[in-house]
Amino acid sequence: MKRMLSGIKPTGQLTLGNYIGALRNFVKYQDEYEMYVFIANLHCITEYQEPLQLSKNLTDAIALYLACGLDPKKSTIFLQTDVKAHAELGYIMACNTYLGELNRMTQFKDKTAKNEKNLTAGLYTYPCLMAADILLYNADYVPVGDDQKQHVELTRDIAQRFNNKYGKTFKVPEPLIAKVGARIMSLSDPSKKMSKSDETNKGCIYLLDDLKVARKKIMSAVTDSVGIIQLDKENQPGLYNLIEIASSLTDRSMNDIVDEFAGQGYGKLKTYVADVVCAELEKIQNKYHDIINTHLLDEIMSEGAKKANLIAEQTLKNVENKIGLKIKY
Ligand code: AQP
Repeated sequence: MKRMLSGIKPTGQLTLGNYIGALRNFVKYQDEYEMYVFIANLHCITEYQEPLQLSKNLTDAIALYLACGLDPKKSTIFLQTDVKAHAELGYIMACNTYLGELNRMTQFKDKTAKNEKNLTAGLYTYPCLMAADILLYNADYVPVGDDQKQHVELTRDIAQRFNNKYGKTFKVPEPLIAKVGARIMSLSDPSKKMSKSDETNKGCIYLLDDLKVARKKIMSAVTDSVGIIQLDKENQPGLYNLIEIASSLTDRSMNDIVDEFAGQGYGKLKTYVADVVCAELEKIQNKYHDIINTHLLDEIMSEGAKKANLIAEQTLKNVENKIGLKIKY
């Protein structure tokens, strides 16, 4: 069975973008692949997080993983800091990454271009940690949204470089990007990705949003003045995004949805999208409330950490030997 690895960093509440672009696919993949899914808590702290809030977001994220359908019998679910090898291999990866490569990473480039102050060294080097996250598990595939492809490409470059220098050590992973839903856009500004750190809070649907709030966000989603229901991503990006959201959640094709609503007003289509989204959120939220205050989370995380450590420690030991870090007595 091929192995797959992915993670989400809960810097805030998980979003519909996380669900469509990542979580929902993990649930499908867990039947076909040996799935490792982690909560990327170290990646959360490249920027300051209020500690109590961060801890709550981590707990919510685990409960949401389960509520969205990840099954601990099929998938290994764990917290990144429960596997200490991530941090050590992250440092080793940083020593095998060139500054030029990190300078080209979009997130750092965007933030420096905006002249943001007090950027941390962690924000600069996190792609090295991400490479370690993936390579520790010898993953064949990494399912990611469109925006994360660059990270998997860097991971591949680092792995190949390391293998060339020290002999075959790492499996070189492939990114896996879904055809629909790989980049869900903000409802208030469809030129931007739907992100949990959405400043206005209007463009992003959170998985734990009150259903009325979620419906309102969809009904007031920015569209256009063209007034025709069709697929024109360039000129009608907001409309395209709404259709893509509905298509991802129903497994109906985007054309099928366009055919149903062609000739009708945007309001009808928005109501349909809101119905689809709210039905999905309701299912997830019901399961979340069943799980959140139980001991299940602790049990699953400790079991997951045990399984993940078994593989990660072995990989790290091999790496330490290859680069000569071990003393032979
Ligand atoms: N809008 C999105 N559409 C499709 N996929 C998305 N993903 C995130 N947003 C969308 C996918 O979810 C996985 C986990 O991402 P993440 O939460 O770890 O990091 P991110 O992509 O940086 O998410 P945010 O919400 O944009 O975080 P902030 O606001 O903190 O920067 C990834 O596979 C990602 O592609």
